[in-house]
Amino acid sequence: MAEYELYCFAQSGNAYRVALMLNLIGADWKPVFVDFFAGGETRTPEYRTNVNEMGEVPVLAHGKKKLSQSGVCLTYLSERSGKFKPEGEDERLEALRWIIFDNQKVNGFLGPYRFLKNWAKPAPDPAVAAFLKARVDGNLAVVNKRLATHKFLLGDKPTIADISMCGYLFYPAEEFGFDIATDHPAIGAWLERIKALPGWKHPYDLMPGHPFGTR
Ligand SMILES: N[C@@H](CCC(=O)N[C@@H](CS)C(=O)NCC(=O)O)C(=O)O
Repeated sequence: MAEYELYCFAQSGNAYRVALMLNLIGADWKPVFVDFFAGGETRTPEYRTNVNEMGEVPVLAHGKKKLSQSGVCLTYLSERSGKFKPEGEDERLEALRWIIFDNQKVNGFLGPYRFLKNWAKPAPDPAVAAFLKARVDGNLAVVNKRLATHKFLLGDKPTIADISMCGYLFYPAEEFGFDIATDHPAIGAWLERIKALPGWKHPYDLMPGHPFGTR
């Protein structure tokens, strides 16, 4: 049995953060497929009782622990492995600041925008999609400005803040209807730096459920 199990599915950028971290630190881990699309598994009483009362992926199982919220999982893994770990109070707080901004405003809007565009039934009201797209553009611009002067979000070395920010950013441009790297070149250059880290893999190569409908 693997040391860590990650409840996830391929299309989830929230889960990708943790899958990527596990791979980058060279952890012994395996994915547990969660049938979000066809089975609505995260909404079942079984899932909410036995896996995560919040009804979400990712969930990281380690021994008797079941951790949810990707920021918590990333913090746990960085503290256990000593890798991608913000050092000292200032860095810890700075990493947390970017993780919260990401969860709420960057991938927190980008994920639902992509979901509505690709999978929502009935199709979304165009005004809702336009609202989200404007939020996404504005918040990616904040990240782009930061990365224009910083190699990684906190400075010269990658931390869990960068891994969190990856969330949805490696998924194909067709799924968004725009190319993040072209529209935000400093983010594009940073994504290449992340890709060069040993152990990096694309979300569709790291988690089960791609192509859509498989498991
Ligand atoms: N802030 C959370 C977000 C988790 C989240 O929204 N996960 C989605 C999948 S991408 C989910 O499980 N949604 C279940 C539902 O809405 O029923 C994190 O970073 O872990």
